[in-house]
Amino acid sequence: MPRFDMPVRIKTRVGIVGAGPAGLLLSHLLHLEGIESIVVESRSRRYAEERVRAGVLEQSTVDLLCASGVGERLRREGLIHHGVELRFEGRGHRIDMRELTGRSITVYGQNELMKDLADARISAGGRTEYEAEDAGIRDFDTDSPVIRYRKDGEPREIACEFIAGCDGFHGICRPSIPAGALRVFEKIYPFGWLGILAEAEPASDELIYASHQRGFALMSMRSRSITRLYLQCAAEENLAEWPDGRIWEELETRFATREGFRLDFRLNRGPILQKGVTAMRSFVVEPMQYGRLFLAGDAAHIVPPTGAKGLNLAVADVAALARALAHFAKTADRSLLDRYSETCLRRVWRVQRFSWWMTSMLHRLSEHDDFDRRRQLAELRQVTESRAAATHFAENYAGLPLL
Ligand code: RFL
Ligand code: PHB
Repeated sequence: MPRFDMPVRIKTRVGIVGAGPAGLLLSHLLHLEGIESIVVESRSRRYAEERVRAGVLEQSTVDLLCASGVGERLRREGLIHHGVELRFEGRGHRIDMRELTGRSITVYGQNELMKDLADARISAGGRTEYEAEDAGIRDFDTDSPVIRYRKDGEPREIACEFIAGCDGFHGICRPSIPAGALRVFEKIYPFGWLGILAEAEPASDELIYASHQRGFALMSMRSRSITRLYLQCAAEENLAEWPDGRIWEELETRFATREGFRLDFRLNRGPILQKGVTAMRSFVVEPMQYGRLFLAGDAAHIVPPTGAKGLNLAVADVAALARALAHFAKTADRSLLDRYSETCLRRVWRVQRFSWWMTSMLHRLSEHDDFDRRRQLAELRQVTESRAAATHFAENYAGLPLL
């Protein structure tokens, strides 16, 4: 039976689509500025909090989270890393980020951050509509934009002053903008990452990025007892062809170190808790705004995970958006809002370049010949042996200050 119910109409100042890190943090930052918002999310809270994704937070991300009152557990449980290792030709080379730049990174799971942000929204009385179906947006080229969705089968509408599209790469906000208004920049890499989460003590205190003849591998972690590992695989890799034993052996091969003829690095093995394949893509849409719709985070740009930047970029976007919306609320001056896209894109492109560069330096491509491999090794030697090149790496990896 078709339903002809009138939608329930709710009013708020900023309607946010997507309760990922971008959407929840934006809602939190707006609350601190006294601006009311509602978040509309298609998934359940539990799903968002169990999804294994990012692990590395830049210094400025940590500083912002702490300054805005959601960093208590992060400060207690996050693992601060002052250095990172690049491993190639069987040898590890440590880059001391703190010594080179005065900045460090913190390892803290995105799912943990999601819990902290969701708790902060609840304790401030914030409204997040989880499991909202069929969300759509309209009238964002007028002063009265609307988000519509269904909750428990009932049609609802949020009338707001602004919409923030924080609904990730596959969301509905970006595709709602007339196609002719956007320019898309995209690069798809001919490989993926097979990632596992294992109940095993990390074999090293710091992250290891390994470039091996057989492909890239990364050792990261979530805690002192949980290791997060990745290995370069085919873009359309079939997980069924990767039983646990094969994954561990391939990882061991790519991380192996040799002093003389002795293989002397061992990963700690343990039960594999989660397995998945991630596609590798660079993507930017310009501009990041249209009328009263502002895109933030993965909805506007994707980076390959090699530089550990996606979540950090999402945080930088919403920090700029919250500031621009707060400025408008206080002064009725639109200038920061008008410059939102331009402000964000400067960082976005700098981070795109770094993520692309790190990806191309560390991965193996099928068309690579011996010349390409020698060139990669020369580049890795340059980054690890020249203080100037190591500083360039460390500055970008530990992250730029927020504006
Ligand atoms: P998200 O996290 O995708 O959240 C978008 C939210 O919008 C919801 N949504 C909708 N809601 C309502 N209606 C609709 N029609 C909707 N469509 C979608 C979704 O359900 C979701 O809840 O985007 P956001 O907030 O912009 O955050 C971006 C980050 O999640 C992402 O950039 C990072 O995870 C990327 N990333 C990393 N970033 C880092 O900074 N450091 C890292 O170490 C790092 N490692 C990674 C990563 C991403 C990875 N994968 C799986 C892509 C490692 C991996 C393997
Ligand atoms: C992670 O811990 O999941 C991680 C770490 C570094 C990266 C990407 C992902 O570059």
